[in-house]
Amino acid sequence: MNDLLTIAPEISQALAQGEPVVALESTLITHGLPHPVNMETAIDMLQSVRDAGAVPALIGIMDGRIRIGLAPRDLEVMLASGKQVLKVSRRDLAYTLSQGLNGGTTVAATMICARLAGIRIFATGGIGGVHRGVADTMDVSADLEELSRTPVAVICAGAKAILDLPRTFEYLETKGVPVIGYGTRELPGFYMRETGLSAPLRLDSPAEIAALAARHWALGLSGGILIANPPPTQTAMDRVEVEKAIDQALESATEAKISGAALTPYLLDSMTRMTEGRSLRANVALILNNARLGGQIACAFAAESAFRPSSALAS
Ligand code: PSU
Ligand code: MN
Repeated sequence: MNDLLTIAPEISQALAQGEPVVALESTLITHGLPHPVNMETAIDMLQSVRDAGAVPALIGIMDGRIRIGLAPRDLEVMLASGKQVLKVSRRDLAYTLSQGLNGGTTVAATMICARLAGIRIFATGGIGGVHRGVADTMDVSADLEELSRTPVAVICAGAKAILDLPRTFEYLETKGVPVIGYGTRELPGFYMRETGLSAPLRLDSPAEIAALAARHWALGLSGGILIANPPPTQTAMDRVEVEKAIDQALESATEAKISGAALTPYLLDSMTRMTEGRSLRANVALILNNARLGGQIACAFAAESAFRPSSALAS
């Protein structure tokens, strides 16, 4: 395993001492946000985790090695190198490593890498899910399957509203993934605070979320946990505006015949253009908001005594 992973010294030390660590994904920097907003966001999301009292672990693949604790300048070097930076999900991991390539890791791949490093808490923007028109395309993000099998808690602002949200959450229900609305009974929809869908569970504090996570894994249940954190009110968008922009973005994707892994980045980029940057501002703000909550949950989780494998069921 050490042949595959390089863990930054600060992070391996924190992990060895049971201190709070938060995994962060890199696809949202390499493929989800435009330059230079992506680099500013990378720096700010690391700081948001630190402000909450935890150590950030930005995860990606550089020269065929999984890096736990990339610095924003590593990503800058990767993006400026002229070498292709791949969008790496579960299916692409072994290829990227064996070919010595560079890549941003998606939610699915970041969960896998976090687990290998021993990190249980992971903050991102929005997870992938069931795409609209799934009956024709079968396009379901590997993020959902990963949540059903890999024991990492993912803090997000819900699934991206460009998706088929009811089917996305049905899938998670079928797979037995706990989905928690943080301080809300309604699932947030990434750009917007409301979706009209009710959150299966509601918890109001990082400590309660950490307690749930510790017990989920103490039961021997292998999968992940999803925490849906409503985006900040100041930049959250109006549902009508979001839906209108999504319709336009989907139409343009169909016309341009975009599918597969390229679809999500394409839709996010179209949304930015259709909303004159409002979706981009909302996206950045919710990423930082989630990084902060991730830090708080990691702190509570580190203090959670139920999460000791040997004494797990005794408590
Ligand atoms: N959330 C964002 N921006 C992104 C993504 C999520 O705010 O770019 C990325 C994540 O890495 C997620 C991926 O895992 O999109 C989902 O892609 P797909 O639908 O192809 O699985
Ligand atoms: Mn897909």
